[in-house]
Amino acid sequence: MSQQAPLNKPWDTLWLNARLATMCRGDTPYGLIEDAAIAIRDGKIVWLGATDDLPNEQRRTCQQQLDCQGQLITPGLIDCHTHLVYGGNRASEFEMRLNGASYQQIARSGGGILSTVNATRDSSEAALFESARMRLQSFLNEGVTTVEIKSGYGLDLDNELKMLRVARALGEKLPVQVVTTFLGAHATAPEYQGADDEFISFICESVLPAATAAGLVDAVDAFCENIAFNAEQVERVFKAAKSFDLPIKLHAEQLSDQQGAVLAARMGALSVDHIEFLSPDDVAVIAEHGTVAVLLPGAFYFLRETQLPPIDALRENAVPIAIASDSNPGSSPVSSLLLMLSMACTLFKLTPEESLAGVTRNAAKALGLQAEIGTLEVGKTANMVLWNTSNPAELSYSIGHNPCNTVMYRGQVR
Ligand code: DI6
Ligand code: FE
Repeated sequence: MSQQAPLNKPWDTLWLNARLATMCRGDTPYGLIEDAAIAIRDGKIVWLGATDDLPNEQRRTCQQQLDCQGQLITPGLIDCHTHLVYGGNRASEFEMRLNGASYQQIARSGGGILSTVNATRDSSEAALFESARMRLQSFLNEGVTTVEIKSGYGLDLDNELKMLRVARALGEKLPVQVVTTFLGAHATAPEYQGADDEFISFICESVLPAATAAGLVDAVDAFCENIAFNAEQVERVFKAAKSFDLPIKLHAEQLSDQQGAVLAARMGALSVDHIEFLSPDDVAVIAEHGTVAVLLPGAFYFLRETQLPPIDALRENAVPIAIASDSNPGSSPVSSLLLMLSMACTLFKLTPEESLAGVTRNAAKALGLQAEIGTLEVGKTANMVLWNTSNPAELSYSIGHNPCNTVMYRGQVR
């Protein structure tokens, strides 16, 4: 007997009279469809189009119907770059910076990432879960349905695995999809100071294999920077990732040009992130390999960076641009993705449409999930947000106001 659901099985949910920002139809801004309806069955989008074109039978038999009264529906928002799991915070370093110290000086004198490493090692798994859960909840309140979370504040076997288990647990306990990224090469661990190459060997030969065997790793990242790892060391990490068939991405050209983005793109990276110091001349290489540029306006703002990412070159070369929070205690203590849309527009001069694409379609691509999420299309996962506005520009425009009305996650209203 066939296991397939009958073709005329009723839809589970039907949202009517909406303005759909599909983020995928080229013929209108935001891929807008006016006076639209969208239908869900078994957690997937099964129909969308003009309300007038709805098939009568399906409209009659669908039990759960919601009149959206002309308001906007977008895909669920995606934060494709965060360090949400960590112990403590760095408010005192913030104060030191305002009294004259630089981010690099603080990092070199044992503060910075290493102070968060100590606090993370000292935190129990339950405490890490609870502090990350509170930050994550702020993102969920704004319509985030997928979030990437990196390790990188453990820097030894037990603590890197601890961070990744917390990230996985967040995705199991809360109605949100969590994608984990192994960032063992974030900084050299305290016990390996002065032995960076040995530390990279330890990360590649001990920690990554164990984290992978435990099923805790969806992708691998590294920090390529003069205060972190050089391109050669990053290449070793990427080779190890590839031996496990894991996708790669890179913190590249955040504070200086290390030629990391070009290396990452050539090795097939999903994304290169930050890239303020990426030379416009190198953008063609990023484009050629289909790598996404992830811009992090929160870190740009918080570190008072003045060097802008090469936005015009990214546009000219049609590089997909994603926007993310980089939520972390040192350079971007941010718990709002909508604020990042505002900052992407005001600081980077992205248009509201580019910004929204940056947290939907292009963020999905930065995670390699473009076949499942990121746009409103038949067959994709039913992650979507109904907003208290009909104007998509309002998502980038307002500061500190949350117009999120209703979130659907995998076909269920959250
Ligand atoms: N770049 C960043 O902005 C964060 N990590 C990285 O590689 C900052 C991490 C921190 O300062 O704790
Ligand atoms: Fe980061």
